[in-house]
Amino acid sequence: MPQTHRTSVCIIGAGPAGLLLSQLLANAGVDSIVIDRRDRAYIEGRIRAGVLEQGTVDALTEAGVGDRMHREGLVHSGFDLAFDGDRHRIDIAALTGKSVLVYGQTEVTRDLFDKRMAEGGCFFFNVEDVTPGALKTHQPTVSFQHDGQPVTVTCDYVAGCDGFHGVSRKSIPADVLRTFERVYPFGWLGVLTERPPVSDELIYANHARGFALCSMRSATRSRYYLQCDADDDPENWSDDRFWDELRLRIGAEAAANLQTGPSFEKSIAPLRSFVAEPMRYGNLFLAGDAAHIVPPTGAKGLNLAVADVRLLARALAERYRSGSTTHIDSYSRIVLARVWKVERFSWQLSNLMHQFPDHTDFERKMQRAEFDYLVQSEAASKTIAENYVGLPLE
Ligand code: FAS
Ligand code: PHB
Repeated sequence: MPQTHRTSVCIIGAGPAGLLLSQLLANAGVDSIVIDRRDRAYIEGRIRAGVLEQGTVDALTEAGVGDRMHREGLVHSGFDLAFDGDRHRIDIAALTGKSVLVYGQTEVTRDLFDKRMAEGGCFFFNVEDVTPGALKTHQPTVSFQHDGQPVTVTCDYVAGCDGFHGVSRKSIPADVLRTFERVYPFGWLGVLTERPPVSDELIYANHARGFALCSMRSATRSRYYLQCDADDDPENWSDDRFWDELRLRIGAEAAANLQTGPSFEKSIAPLRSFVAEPMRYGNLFLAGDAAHIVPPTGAKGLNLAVADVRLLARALAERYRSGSTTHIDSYSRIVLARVWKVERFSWQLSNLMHQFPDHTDFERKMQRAEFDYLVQSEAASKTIAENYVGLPLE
């Protein structure tokens, strides 16, 4: 006989989307159960995003998990775009009046877990065979195995926050679901090193040898990326080879400031643009990577997940507060309108900053001309800046 539980919202996935949704719902007096196929240590250990939009900072502050973020996060008012060593600073503060915060996703996840656990959040970790059911009814279910025992959660709503490889999106019938995808012919090789960053701000570099990104996690911990073949292996990259290649791609001025050290967390992430529509099916709602993926060039993945969750939490809290389903009924339409605009920006910046194997000299000239136009035109730089700091929620 399966264990049975009843809750208002069953959240599949305890990444940033699921955790933030659970906290925002709790703050609105709405109970939830969160399930994940991994455990907290594994989820917290995944090295991913590093830049938070103002909207994300606001959402985490509103959720009550902003104290350490505000203490330890690094406020950035601009970043550099470089092209074959020429650098152009996008002054996001002057162009938009906003800034971004450098604060790792691992820290965001830790802060959210700490808060949820302190408030007695209900979690099932290391679950298996997760199966959403009865999604078109008013009593949807999520069944799974936990510690070898069958468990069934009955709820009002299911939130699919289980990432790109999760089960939620796949629970939408094939004749309802529409997907859109662009797989890029390269990946990002990323490393961390306990050395001060090469620059106070991020540097995105397009070089004939390939893209490079200089980022950071703190004043003493740096994060670097190199464009690599999609099927490359981190084992092919000794630290010396990585640092030599990075120096070549970021230009002499930045290379002169590069402090290299032993790397850790050396890994390769594939790059894709992906969107699934609709983001609602019956009483299943998708949020975050379960519904969309962006290339990390625009630092949007985590921020887009947070924006989805802000809209979904608003819709569900309204339903429990007043009975109105206005925002529930408009969720998919409103959230997808923003998702596509963020997909566009991430795709555009990826096309500008990377070397593509099928590019001719003409396309490379177009990339250089676009960079030169950004340098010359405040209006052009402002479009980059307003997307980078984050578009309005709706
Ligand atoms: P997540 O994938 O973070 O979380 C989904 C959760 O669901 C996971 O904990 C998983 O264990 C769980 N799950 C999956 N299937 C399940 C099932 N069947 N049952 C139960 N649970 C299940 N974004 C940036 O902005 N900048 C970056 O530099 C960047 N780098 C990235 C590098 C990599 C390798 C990856 C994969 C992503 C990167 N991203 C980056 C994007 C990333 O930050 C995501 O946008 C962010 O994690 C999205 O959060 P969630 O939607 O919560 O999904
Ligand atoms: C990071 O620090 O991991 C990072 C920063 C900006 C990006 C992508 C990744 O666009």
